[in-house]
Amino acid sequence: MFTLLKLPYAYDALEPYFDKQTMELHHSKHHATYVTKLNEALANAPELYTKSIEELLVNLNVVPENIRTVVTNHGGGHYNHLFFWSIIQPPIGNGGEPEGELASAVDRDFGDVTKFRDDFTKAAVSIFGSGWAWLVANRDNKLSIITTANQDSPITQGLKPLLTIDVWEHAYYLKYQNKRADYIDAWWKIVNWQEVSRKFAKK
Ligand code: MN3
Repeated sequence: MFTLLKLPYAYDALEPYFDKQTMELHHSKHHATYVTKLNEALANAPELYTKSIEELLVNLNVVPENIRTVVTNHGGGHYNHLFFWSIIQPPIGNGGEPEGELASAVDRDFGDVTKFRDDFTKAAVSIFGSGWAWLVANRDNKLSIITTANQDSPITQGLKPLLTIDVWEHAYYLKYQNKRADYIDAWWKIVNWQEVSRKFAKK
């Protein structure tokens, strides 16, 4: 059975960028529901309870066809949110920058970090409907920016996720209403670049 883990910071720790009420609803209601529905679906294939969420999403063919869509949506929802919580942190200083090998790769594949931020922001702003923008690495560690719809996850495409933003309205509507770009600006202030750089360095 999958469980909803506590966040590594308090619901109000990302203020003023992410407000407490949104964080609480996002984690204890939205993320929790993905976990509940994933477990309900897997009750039909209990042998899959031994698999990690990554194993399920990397190879969705192991999931019986009658629950594959539910596992894609709710398993993806669980994985994507876990990932999202892991790459943000309480605000420190000016928000930091990519480090080490990741910094070199960003320069190599985007020109410089400013260009990367602009491209990533554009991708996140222009997602139509609900979805996610991602910085990913392919098997050769080449970086690219992709978007996924709904709760689809890059690991299903064989890509290694490094950074992501949730642009479902539930992630920002209470504080930012229709101003998704303002929410994205705020999110940049709380990106945990140490963790993103660590994910890139991990083989
Ligand atoms: Mn969400």
